Amino acid sequence: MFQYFFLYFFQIVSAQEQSDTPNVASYEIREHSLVKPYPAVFSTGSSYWHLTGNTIVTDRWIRLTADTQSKQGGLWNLLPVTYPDWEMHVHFKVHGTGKELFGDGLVIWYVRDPKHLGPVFGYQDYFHGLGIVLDTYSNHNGPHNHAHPYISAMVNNGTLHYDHDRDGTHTQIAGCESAFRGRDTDTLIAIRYKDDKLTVSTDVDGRNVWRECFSAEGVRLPTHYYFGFSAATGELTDSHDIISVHTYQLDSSNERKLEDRQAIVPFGLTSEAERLHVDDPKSVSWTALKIFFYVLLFLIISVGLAIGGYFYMNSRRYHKSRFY
Ligand SMILES: [Ca+2]
Repeated sequence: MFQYFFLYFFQIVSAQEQSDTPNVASYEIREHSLVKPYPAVFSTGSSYWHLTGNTIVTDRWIRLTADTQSKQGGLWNLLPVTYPDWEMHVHFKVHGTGKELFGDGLVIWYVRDPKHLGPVFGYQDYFHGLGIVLDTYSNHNGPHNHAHPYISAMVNNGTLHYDHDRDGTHTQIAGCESAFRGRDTDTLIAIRYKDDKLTVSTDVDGRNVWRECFSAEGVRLPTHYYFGFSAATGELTDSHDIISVHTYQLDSSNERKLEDRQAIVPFGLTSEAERLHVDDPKSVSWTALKIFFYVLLFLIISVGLAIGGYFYMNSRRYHKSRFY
């Protein structure tokens, strides 16, 4: 008994030493964590991790994409997450030779269907679950209400499309600017999901302190989804590396433990409803152009009718004067 207590206590303490955050009872789930040396992790047949696309593993990092064009890669955990509340700390690195143009970014996933490749930073669109998007390149031509690199969260029940042209702003539940790219210091992100509240924090300044990026209440995520990572390059490039992953199970209330959380449909309130929809300048000018042509058409028809009417009346008068 004492032995178990000591073990439990030790795990809590060690979890808090490695990371400042889990301040409730928590313990690390080794199957959902990934640390060096990686070759040992991937060479064994019982590995919980699976690589997709162009991902390569060395002794220093797991590289989802190299700094070359048109690559996509993934790193997927194959053991479903059975606990409702969790926190994940990811040590990652995004870097490349590009000084002003680089991309596209990487995503940390908690989704129903692992291992797929696709157009959303190396994973499929219309996904089920959560994506924490670390977007380095602004695809938006018009003015943005934020700068890049940008971190945002998207929750999808399979019906939403990730719109690269808008950098996903219309489907995000929250986001923040974060200068995580090309840093000499270690860059880390913490994702915490507890009591339907999603909190994302970063440590990118090398000060070993978590800074909250955003938090969102009322986020519904089922259990038995899978953790994963993916990244992509297109015309623009960067290396997207995962260095370590530490996942902690957080203590859950009895209510949450007893609830059938596997049946939950993913849900998160998008910030779209709170924000006034502003069209691109491009579409505004197109609308103006359309109105101009409609007015012009109306004027031409009016003038045509007036001239036609004038000649008709004249010919009537002529006939009248002729026969009477
Ligand atoms: Ca983008």
